[in-house]
Amino acid sequence: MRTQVAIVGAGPSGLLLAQILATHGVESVIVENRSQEYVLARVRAGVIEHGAVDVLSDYGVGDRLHREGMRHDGVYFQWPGERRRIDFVESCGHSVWVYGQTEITKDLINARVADAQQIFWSVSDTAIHDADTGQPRVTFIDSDGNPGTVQADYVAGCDGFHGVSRATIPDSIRNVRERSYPYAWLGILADVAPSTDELIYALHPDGFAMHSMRSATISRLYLQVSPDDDIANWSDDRIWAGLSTRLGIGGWNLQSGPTLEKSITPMRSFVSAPMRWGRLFLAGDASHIVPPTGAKGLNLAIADVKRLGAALVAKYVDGSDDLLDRYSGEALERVWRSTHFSWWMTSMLHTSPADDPNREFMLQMQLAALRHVTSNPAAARDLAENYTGSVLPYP
Ligand code: RFL
Ligand code: PHB
Repeated sequence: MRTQVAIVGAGPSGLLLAQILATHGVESVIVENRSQEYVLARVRAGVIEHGAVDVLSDYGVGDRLHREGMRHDGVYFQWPGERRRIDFVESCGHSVWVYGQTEITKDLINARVADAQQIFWSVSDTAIHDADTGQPRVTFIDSDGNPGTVQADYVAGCDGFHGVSRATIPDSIRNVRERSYPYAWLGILADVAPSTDELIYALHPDGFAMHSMRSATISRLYLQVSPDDDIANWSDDRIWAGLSTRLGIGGWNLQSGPTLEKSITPMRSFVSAPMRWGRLFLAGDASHIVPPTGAKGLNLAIADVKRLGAALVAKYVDGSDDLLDRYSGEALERVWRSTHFSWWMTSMLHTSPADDPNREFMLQMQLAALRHVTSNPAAARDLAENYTGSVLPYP
């Protein structure tokens, strides 16, 4: 089969790229190694920058987000005995939206199905060939066990951190910068109304905790745990007790409820550059990972894809290579800004392991940073610009 752009991966990056291209009359085919049901059931990010909301709206997948999503004009930071709010609108004139990645994925799949565009679900053995030539190809085994080939002008590697696209680029060309963290996040989705109107990020000697939400009736909460911890060690009672201690503050109570999903996610910062090799372009988690503390993973993916989509459209419509040539360098500027912000938020809010000799010193540094950022208007503005994504112009 032949198409203009072969897309590997039907996560938010791949699906949104297909939607952007289709809007401008550029054809694409997606190959995805999971089933549609699996992709639709994954629980992940929830905070969408205002610029990312604009991209989704501009490409016809913002209606439900505007109807069912929740606009948040601020956020709470907390440490023992104190909870303070940063007002995004007052600080920088922008907001964020709380709307699950699962819902964005659903909206994008529905748009693709409505346009009868092709997605190969449940493929295996995906491989990218000849990306450094004028005739790249993607091969795979389809869900019936038959071999398939997509010949394309370009290949978009949107297959996340564990995909095959990044590894297609020779090691001699790739530059990897990464760090791991001595903690992970235990996340739960709970069938209970949020106990807060806006997100709470809490520093506590027992470890970080966060209260987020998905709707007026569904809460999303997180606890810092050790990266080698096992979810089997965490009964629902133990999770709610930990959340209640770490998020607790006088006169406020955390409401608990049935747990719908729970999992532990390790944290890392990772950037692989360049984001292009010949006719292969990487976008989203295929090229970079941030710890979730700044809510940047999904937003970076959307920004990459907006930039890549515009570059491919410029090539097909005007015959210009200029944006394609600038893609990697310009995308990486936002990637590094978000990598820094996520690392900084993570460092400010997570408690060092008990055997860290610098633990008590770090706690004082963290308290000093939290007091500063929640009281100094210039510091609050910097946080608000980074959190809402307005710190750099959207592509
Ligand atoms: P995705 O979403 O990982 O999608 C990649 C898609 O590619 C498929 N794939 C392949 N397809 C074909 N052939 C292969 N060989 C393939 N290998 C993989 C995968 O099945 C998948 O469908 O990457 P994308 O589209 O770049 O989107 C990025 C976002 O998903 C990601 O940045 C965020 O979800 C990160 N993230 C979070 N970000 C936040 O901002 N806040 C969060 O709370 C948050 N929680 C999370 C997360 C990521 C998680 N992962 C990846 C483990 C929680 C989890 C569990
Ligand atoms: C979420 O709602 O899942 C969420 C919110 C903010 C973060 C990370 C995750 O920083």
